[in-house]
Amino acid sequence: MLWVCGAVYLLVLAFLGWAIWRSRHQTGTAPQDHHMRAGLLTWALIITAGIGTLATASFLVDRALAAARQEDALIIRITAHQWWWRITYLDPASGAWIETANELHLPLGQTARLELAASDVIHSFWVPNLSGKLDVIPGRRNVLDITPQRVGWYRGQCAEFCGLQHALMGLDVRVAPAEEFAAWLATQAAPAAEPPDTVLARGRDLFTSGPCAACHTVRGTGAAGQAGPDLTHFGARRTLAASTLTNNRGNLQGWIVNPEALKPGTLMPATELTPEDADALARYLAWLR
Ligand code: HEC
Ligand SMILES: [Cu+2]
Repeated sequence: MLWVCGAVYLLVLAFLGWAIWRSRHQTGTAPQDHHMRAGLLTWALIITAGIGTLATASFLVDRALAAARQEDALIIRITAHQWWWRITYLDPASGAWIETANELHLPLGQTARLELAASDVIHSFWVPNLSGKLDVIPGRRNVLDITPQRVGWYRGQCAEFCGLQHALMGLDVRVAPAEEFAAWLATQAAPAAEPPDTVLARGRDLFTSGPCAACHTVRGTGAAGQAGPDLTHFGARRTLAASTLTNNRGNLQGWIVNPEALKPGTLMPATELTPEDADALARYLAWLR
């Protein structure tokens, strides 16, 4: 910015100087116009003052922003995948990393430092009503500071074409008062509970023994896959598959049996299951809160 604008500015001044010089040496033909010269000089002064003010203001604001970065921010790592978001919080209470996916929770009025990474291609993180967008680039960690000012739900969206399901790479964002956020983070930190009845236990066993466990983690069980979203508290999420569908048992069962039908191109394969097994799995996942 500085170099480009500086060069353009010098160029404009050079033209101005040349015009003044030429008018001074064109005696004889053109009538001397002192009014015009005074007008030009006035404009040059106004422009210099304007640009000087802008440059100083931008310098001071940048310094203030850089200083604000040093205060205690909540650290959140967000990794963009085709076509979902991995989200890990650095828990200020315990110092541990807590993983979840596709639903970002932020405390009201506190600065959250989002460290954005990509695992495959270039994505772009964008929650229009909270902040500007920032590219998410493999091999880089881009940092976005957000200080939310209003409680509510916000919709985020990947804003850089990243493949077939780019349009269905959404993100739900919840801004909550500090106590509510702390309580939420504490539930997320806990491992999954022990299923209280036989149907849920059957769902859990199907999950941990089937292909699901190769790609998904449910903390507190043997499932520790990393290819897909962490499902430890999946039942508490509002939506399914990166804000594609409402999270209810019908959609969930449909998703488990044939994700391709709901989100064509998704990297989660279909799993063949009897209706009873699909039902038990969906009940188990919906119960994980
Ligand atoms: C080959 C890896 C793989 C296997 C096997 C797999 N999944 Fe997935 N799963 C994924 C990926 C990748 C996504 C993200 C899909 C997307 O949103 O595009 C996903 C998404 C999900 C979601 C939505 C999560 C969210 O945050 O919205 C659920 C629920 C889910 N899988 C359940 C299952 C179950 C149950 C099984 C076993 C029957 C299973 N998955 C098998 C990779 C896998
Ligand atoms: Cu994307």
